Amino acid sequence: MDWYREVYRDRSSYGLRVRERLFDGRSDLQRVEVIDTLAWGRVLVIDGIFMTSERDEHYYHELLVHPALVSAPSVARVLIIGGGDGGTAREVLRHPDVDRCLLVEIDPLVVETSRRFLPTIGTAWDDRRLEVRIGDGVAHVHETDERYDVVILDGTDPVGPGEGLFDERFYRGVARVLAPGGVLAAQTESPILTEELFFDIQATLRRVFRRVHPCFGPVPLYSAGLWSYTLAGAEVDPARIDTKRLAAIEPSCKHYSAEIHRAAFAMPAAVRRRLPVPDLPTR
Ligand code: SPD
Repeated sequence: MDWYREVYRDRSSYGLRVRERLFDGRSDLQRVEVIDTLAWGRVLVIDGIFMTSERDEHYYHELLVHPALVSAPSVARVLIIGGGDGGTAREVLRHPDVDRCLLVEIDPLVVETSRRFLPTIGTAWDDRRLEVRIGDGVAHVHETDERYDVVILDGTDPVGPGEGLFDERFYRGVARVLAPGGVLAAQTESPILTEELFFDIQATLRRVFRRVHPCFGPVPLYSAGLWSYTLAGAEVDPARIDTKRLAAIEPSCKHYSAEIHRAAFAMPAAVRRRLPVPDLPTR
């Protein structure tokens, strides 16, 4: 058995013992692999970086999705940008209040590969409320006339095709497509291993949105340990919990719960010192 070694942003490396290399392909945009590992089961790897695994994916997908879907004023229309493995869509579609979920994924190979090799992650592909569109999510937010109650950014790290999901012009596009009271939920990297990147993303979001609230949780697959997600919008309030929506999903979650929701928004002391005011009245 060999090892797969992820080198993350040229500053850390995490290795997984490989049981079997199941798929190795290349699209116009990136290299896509699936490996079967002793520690985490099947793992999706993009350009050498671990994206998600069968055994720990719930930490990431539940905390990316549910804080937004439980606290947003409305969740009828949801847009996911990225998310080609299907885990985020699965969590979104657990909410009975969601009428329509559009997933815009730039790389068809990610969707095809995930559907074929990661069926336990993408369990909602056939949900009639889901539309999967292969295309550029950045272009979509600049061009669409649709409005969304929740927009979820589930891309890669800000390197390669995922880079465009972290800049100010793109966030302004997201603000444009949010319905009144709408909420953005984004994966925002590690506040520890990539500390300056995390603070740069927070600063960029604060230039665009009046309220910006990061939350934190573990993702064992990412060598960074603690991972962050951020809710942003004009009126975002993570303390507002819709008890009916919470009750609909909490029993089937593995990580997310009302307690985790509250705890996740507690800021590590050093982060709080650098983000002293949770709501900046920029607009
Ligand atoms: N360092 C890896 C960050 C990857 C974030 N996106 C993962 C996609 C899972 N749906």
